Amino acid sequence: MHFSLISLFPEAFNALLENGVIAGAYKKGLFQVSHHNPRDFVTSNYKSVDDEPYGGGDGMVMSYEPLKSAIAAAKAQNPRAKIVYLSPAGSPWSAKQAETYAKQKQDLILIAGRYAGIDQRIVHQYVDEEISIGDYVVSGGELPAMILMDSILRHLPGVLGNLHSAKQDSFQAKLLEAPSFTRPEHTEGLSVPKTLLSGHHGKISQWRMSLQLLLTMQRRPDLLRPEQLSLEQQKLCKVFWQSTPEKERKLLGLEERFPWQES
Ligand code: 4H7
Repeated sequence: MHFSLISLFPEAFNALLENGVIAGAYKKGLFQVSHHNPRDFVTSNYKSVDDEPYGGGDGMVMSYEPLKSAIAAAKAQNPRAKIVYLSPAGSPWSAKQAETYAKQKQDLILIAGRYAGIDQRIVHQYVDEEISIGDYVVSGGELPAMILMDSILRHLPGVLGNLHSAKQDSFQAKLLEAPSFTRPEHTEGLSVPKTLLSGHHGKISQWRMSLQLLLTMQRRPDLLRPEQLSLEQQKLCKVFWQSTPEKERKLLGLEERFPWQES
């Protein structure tokens, strides 16, 4: 899988490429990266990569010609690639889409905008997909591009330690994760929940599932409402709630209110 990165700040991508599991995958050659800096395509020393916006307004706009040349260089090297522009006005990015791109090993040309954005004619003429990573604004498209890359790369075979994790995580995009614990068993008056020490794998996964359902209903009613649970899941949650002491529920991040209770 190949990523062609169009950015005025190629070094920004070192944050992704030089750390953790993604750095490991990059060194193993599980994916390739090339940089195409619009700055390198300005024809003379006097020309710049940005200009004032027509009609006035705050900030500068990235100019058509240097971007066009950078895109042409990327496309020449990576002809099958889809051209993606990261922008707050894009369609929302999702776990599902990350998985699809990974499965297809879809090569991407990612355009990271700076200043007040890029000349709209580039979007019209060259961009296949305009994507947003969420409803907030950041100073450049590089961080959104890295988030998109990371979320795709986690699904490539060999990137994560075990094959199970990425699948588990896309499931967890719809259900919040249960909290984790490690040694010691007791610290500052706080103990690891006893189910996790039981060694009983069936009970442990039931316990985790109940907790995931409860946490999701309390914190993310947009993802899960009590009416959506099966009778079996309802029973599981009720048993969990009744058999877990208040102090432990608090430790696990649960609120006092049981999801079926009116607030
Ligand atoms: C394209 C157009 C993506 C890229 C405008 C990019 C959030 C996201 C950017 C801008 C991004 C996202 C220009 C918007 C400067 C903010 C102050 C770079 N922010 N900018 N403005 N949600 N920023 O995916």
